[in-house]
Amino acid sequence: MSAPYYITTAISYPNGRPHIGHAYEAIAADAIARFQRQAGRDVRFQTGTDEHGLKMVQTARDRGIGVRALADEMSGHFQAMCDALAISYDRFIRTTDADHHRASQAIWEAMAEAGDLYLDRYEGWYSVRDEAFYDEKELVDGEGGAKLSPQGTPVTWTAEETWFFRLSKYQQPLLDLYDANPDFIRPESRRNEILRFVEGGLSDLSVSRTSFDWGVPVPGSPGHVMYVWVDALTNYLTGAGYPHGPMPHWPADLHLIGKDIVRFHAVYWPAFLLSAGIALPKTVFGHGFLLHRGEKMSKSLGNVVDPLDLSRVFGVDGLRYFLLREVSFGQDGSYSAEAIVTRVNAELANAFGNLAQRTLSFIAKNLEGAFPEPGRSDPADAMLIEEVVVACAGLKTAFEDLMLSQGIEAWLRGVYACNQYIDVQAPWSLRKTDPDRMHAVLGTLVRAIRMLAIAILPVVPRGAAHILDILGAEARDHDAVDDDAWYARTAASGFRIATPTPAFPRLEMPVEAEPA
Ligand code: ME8
Repeated sequence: MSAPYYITTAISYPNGRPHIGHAYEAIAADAIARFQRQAGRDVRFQTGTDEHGLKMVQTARDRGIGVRALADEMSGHFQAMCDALAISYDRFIRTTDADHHRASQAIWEAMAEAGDLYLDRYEGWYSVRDEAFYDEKELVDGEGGAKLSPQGTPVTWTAEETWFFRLSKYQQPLLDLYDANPDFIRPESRRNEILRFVEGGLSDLSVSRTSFDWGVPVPGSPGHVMYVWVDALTNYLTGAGYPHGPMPHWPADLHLIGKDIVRFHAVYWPAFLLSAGIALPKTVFGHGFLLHRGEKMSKSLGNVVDPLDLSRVFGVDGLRYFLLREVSFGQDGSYSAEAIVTRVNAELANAFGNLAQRTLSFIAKNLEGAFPEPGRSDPADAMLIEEVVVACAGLKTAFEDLMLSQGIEAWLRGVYACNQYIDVQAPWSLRKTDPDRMHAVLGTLVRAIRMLAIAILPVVPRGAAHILDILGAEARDHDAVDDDAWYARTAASGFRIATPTPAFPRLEMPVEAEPA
């Protein structure tokens, strides 16, 4: 049995439609999941929607519809987005799913059993937008003296009897955890933020609400529903089979989330798990935010872009490639139509797409699609293969460490080496002058293109698979990459390379994509 690998995204609030930030997170997680599958891991990949809480209640009220109806409608949009963007999730979880209610109640009971839950009166500040409680000392002043959360969202004074979780008890165990596991919180900047926060002391956390009933009922405590983050975080366990086990995919290898919710994942979540006696996830990675031309997206600025529109204009592969290549993973990144068109055309369409297109259509036309013969080799051939092997290995090493942009950059070095090789070897002019040499050059390119296509599959699954289909390359795992036998076998089988349609078409700058 291959080693399990469990990766999750945050589950999104379905109080509105998905935006590009949601798409970015799903795409990054998908690339990692696909990469780990290629490496032979038994991957489980979960995403979904976080449907409880006051924000959902208030949005439904504002729209004059039921909360359940709002959740059903919007959750459908999130799932459709994932499907449209080729997100290879194993489960799309909804926190309204019956098994999720059971898992949430089970972890609650385990925390109660540990003596970590007690009833008391809560008085303090709550931000509905963040679904978060804040200490007075964390608040900042907004316009007209209004109090705002550190995220800049409005807070309201809340007073009710609630259940509390003894978070304070876990200050030292959490600090020990961070100390013993430097990779528990990544990247480094988020780890430092969390260290400072926990070192500053932890107050007990209010974990139930009585003022509304849209949530998971607290077992044995009528009138209380769980604080939305208790049930939201538990989604990761539900998907792993908790509480009825076995849980071959637990603990999770990677919780991929945005930088605004690291505190919930790196402080509350491990504390709940420690309390309930459940193994801790290995890594929480807080990625950066996507900004539109450097500005935060907001409805009032009119720059909230529908990811489905973007994928229609720039292609699913184009959008995926741009986001993973442009943004240094972990940091904020900016997007605009020009930036997408420029990057995709230069690297994906011209450098790689055109390499494959020129080579394969030449073979289809001039060799009737038959695999090139061994021909007369030259040291340049082995050198190119070596450069491509190194480039693909560079992508692999970087992706293992979640350095997605650097991995693609390493891969591009292999693509550029092929383009240089074509220019120098000029196989098109060898056709008449030196067909033996032409065969060797084309054969080298076929091998190189196959390796490059396999390596980039996690990023651009459609176009890369298209190239591999044209090449008759069925095995696409990392094990298959330097398989010389593949070439001999496929050539001997009589497989023919058909004239391909372009795998990565060039993009035009959309006329109305940007406000003037
Ligand atoms: O936070 N760029 O849901 P959510 C990149 N339900 N990522 C962004 C982003 C942006 N502009 N805006 C948001 C929630 N995100 C909770 C999570 S998990 C148990 C519960 C990311 O819909 C954000 O950081 O507000 C989060 O990881 C995800 O999108 C969902 O955000």
